Amino acid sequence: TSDEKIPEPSNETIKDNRHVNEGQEQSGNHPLDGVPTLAFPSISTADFQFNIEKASEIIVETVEEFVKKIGNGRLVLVDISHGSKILSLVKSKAAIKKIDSTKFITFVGDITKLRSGGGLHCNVIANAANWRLKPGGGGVNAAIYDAAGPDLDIATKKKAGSLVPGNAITVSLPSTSPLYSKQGVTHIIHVLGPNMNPKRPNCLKDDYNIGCKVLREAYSSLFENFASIVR
Ligand code: AR6
Repeated sequence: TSDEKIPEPSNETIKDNRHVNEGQEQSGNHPLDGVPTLAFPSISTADFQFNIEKASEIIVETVEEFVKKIGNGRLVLVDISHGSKILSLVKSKAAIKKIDSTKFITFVGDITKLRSGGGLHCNVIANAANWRLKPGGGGVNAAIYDAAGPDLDIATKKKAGSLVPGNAITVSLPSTSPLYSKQGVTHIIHVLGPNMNPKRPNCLKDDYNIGCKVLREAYSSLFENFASIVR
C-alpha cells in the first residue's frame, strides 16, 4: 500500500524540519497565529502521478490569483517529505513572482500535526481525496482520516457520497474529533484532483490538456471553499 511511502516523523525529523522551515514554527507566537489559515498538500502529485513541474506552475498561479483577493486569510503548502521537489519548485517560483510571504508559505511537516509538531496553527486543512470519499487508501487521505477519527467519515457522508475531479467540498469537524481538540482544525476541505495513475479510477492517460485544466479547477475550488469559511 502507499502507506509505506510515508514515514512517521521521528523526533529527529521534527528537529530537522525546524531548520528547513527557518524558525517559522516558533511555538506560541507564530506570525500566522490567529489568522484563518489553510494548510494544503500538493494535490495529485504522489499517488495520482501528476507531473510535478506542471503542478508547481498551477499552484503558484492559482495561489497568486487568490492571494490578491483575500483580505484576512493565509495559505500554506505542506509536504511531509524532507526533500520535497514540489515544495522547492513552488518556493522558488513564488519568490520570482514576489508572492506576499505573509499570505503564502511552504512548510515541511505532517499536515495532521501542524500545531503539536510544528507550532503552526491552521484552522482549515485540505485533503487530497479519492472520488468515493473513502477513508484509508494511503497518502494524505489516510493520514487525515486516521487523525480525525470516525467523526470525519460520518460528517463527510452527510455532505456527499462522491466527488467529481476538479471539485472540493467543505466538512465541519465536530469538536470531539482529536484533529479539532489537539490541532485546532475546524474544517476539512476534500479536493479531488486529476488522476494520471493507470491503477486508479478515471485515469487521464497522460492527457495534460485536460489534466492541467482539472488541477487548476481543483485549486480554484479549494480556495473558494476556504474563502467561504473565512467570510
Ligand atoms: N502530511 C503532509 N503531506 C503529506 C502527508 C502528510 N501526512 N501524506 C502525504 N503527503 P497523495 P494524490 C503529501 O498521494 O497524489 C490517496 O490514496 C505527499 O508527499 O496523498 O492526490 C487517496 O485516497 C504529496 O506531496 O495524493 C487518493 O486515492 C501530497 O501529499 C489518492 O491517494 C499528495 O499525495 C490521491 O493521490
